[in-house]
Amino acid sequence: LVASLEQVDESYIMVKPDGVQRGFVGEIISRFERKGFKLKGLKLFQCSKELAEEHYKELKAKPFFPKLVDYITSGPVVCMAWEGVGVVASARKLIGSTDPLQAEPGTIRGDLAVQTGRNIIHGSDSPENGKREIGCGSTMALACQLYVIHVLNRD
Ligand code: FUP
Repeated sequence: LVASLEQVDESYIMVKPDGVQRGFVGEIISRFERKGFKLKGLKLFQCSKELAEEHYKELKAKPFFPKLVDYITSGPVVCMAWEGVGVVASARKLIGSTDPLQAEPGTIRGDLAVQTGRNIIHGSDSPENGKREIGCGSTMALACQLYVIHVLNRD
């Protein structure tokens, strides 16, 4: 437990098109900054259908997959790399449950959203996926140059 508390992780956080359109980019960045995490990369980016399908490829068989791809490509997203001790698990807590109606008040989804299909924000679900989603293995990160920005900002 002590080791995991001290581990510096990276999380890929993405403000989805509804979050951008509703003007929550600043509020979301602010919540992560106030918690104590470090912003390592950021880009406003129009995601293509191909990239959305790649990003969500594990959900390809789900009935909601086509709608999810339409949603994520419906306007620009804000792609971010955040770094810090336990940032992946903590970001999941700050974000709240996938279904905003189940998300606790005080969380981003709990405070700002009502629909699973319009849940404002994505956050990596494990440290391994955080590294993968930000790193050069991610077509999305490569396409929006997040990886380049992130690496240039590295201490
Ligand atoms: P999360 O990690 O909380 O973003 O949730 P998932 O990875 O399980 O789901 C990814 C996205 O699929 C969600 F953000 C929204 C969408 N989704 C639906 O549209 N309907 C569902 O029933 C479940 C997920």
